[in-house]
Amino acid sequence: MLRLLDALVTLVTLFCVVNGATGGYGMSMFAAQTSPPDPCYDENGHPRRCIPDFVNAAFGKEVRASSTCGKAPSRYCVVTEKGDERHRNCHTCDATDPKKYRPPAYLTDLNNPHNLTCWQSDNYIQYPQNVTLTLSLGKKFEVTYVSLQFCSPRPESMAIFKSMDSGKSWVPFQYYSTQCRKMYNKPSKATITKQNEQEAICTDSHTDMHPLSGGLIAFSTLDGRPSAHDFDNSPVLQDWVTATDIKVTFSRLHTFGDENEDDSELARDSYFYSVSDLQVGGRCKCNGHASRCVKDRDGNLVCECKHNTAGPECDRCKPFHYDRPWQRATAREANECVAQGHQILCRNEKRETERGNEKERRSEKRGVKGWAMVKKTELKQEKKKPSDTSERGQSSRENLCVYVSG
Ligand SMILES: [Ca+2]
Repeated sequence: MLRLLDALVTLVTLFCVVNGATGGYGMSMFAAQTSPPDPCYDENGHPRRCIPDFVNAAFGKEVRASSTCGKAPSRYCVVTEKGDERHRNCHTCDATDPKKYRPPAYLTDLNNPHNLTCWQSDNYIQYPQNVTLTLSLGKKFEVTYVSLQFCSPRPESMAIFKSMDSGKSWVPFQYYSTQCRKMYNKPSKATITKQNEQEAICTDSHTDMHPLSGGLIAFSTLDGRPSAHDFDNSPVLQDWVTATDIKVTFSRLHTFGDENEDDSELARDSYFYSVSDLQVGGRCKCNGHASRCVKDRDGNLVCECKHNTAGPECDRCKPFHYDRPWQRATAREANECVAQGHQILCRNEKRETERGNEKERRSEKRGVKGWAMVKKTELKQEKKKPSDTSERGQSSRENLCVYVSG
């Protein structure tokens, strides 16, 4: 046995040596695997627009639910219909028993159609009370759709909101209601024109109580919006689809109207919100300057910026690359940031002239505090002046200057 092992080790070692000696093929394969072509540059090294992959940005993320059943074990009943007959099968929701709990984590876990896992609210939280689901995406995303698959009947009224400032403020994305005017003061059939492309509309589609389980609500952010076909040139729609957080508000339960009858307790235990899957389809927002998002040192999701850009969304030029204003990349033009050429950076601590201070202000505005761009010719002129009045006794300002690579 040992001999066999020995032989195997020798064989493996031999293979490595031979492979190493012949070099070429093995090495190039390895190199190709470790550095795939960067989608942000073409085969000639020229910058081009690049975008992160389309993902379900909600997958695996934590959702905060304002109500979840089972904090104390509670009964809930599932209604099924056979012809005109209605049946109620009752179960227990219990947070202390994993088999009987229906936590918010089930909203964004792997969605297996053969083994649906459902989050569920407490029973009968009826209008004007509501139930909310809040999801933080961790950074700005460009959202294409928000969808919910229900285990309970779909709500009679619900709204989808988005935030662009990590949940400080919310704007409506879309309303669903059988009574749009009454619930949300919106017409139920509004058309979107170029003038109101950033407006949430209300629809009475997808609000039927049937199916009693498995119904879907899917909101497509660009659907029916006139500038959608020219998204690249529509700052309004680029803004419209941008979100850091998504909130869903369930405003009103569908009922069979039996909640106030004799057996009202049984009826009320049959009305709750339950969802098997919450999806937010979209791309990490990087303005065309990154092909992926990664976690930074602090664990925050950020774009891996290319084209000399910087910021969590590659939404500015990186320091010393301000030769032209920042712009979003388009299909036709990468709009990369360009370094200032033939310039020198000088520490500002000894600049007292008005011009110097002006340069300092301009540089600080651009985020390079304490440094100013100085042209080579200016520096030569300064050197001709009689002794520099430095407290540290440096004879020339040049000691405090560095060249910027272009
Ligand atoms: Ca699930």
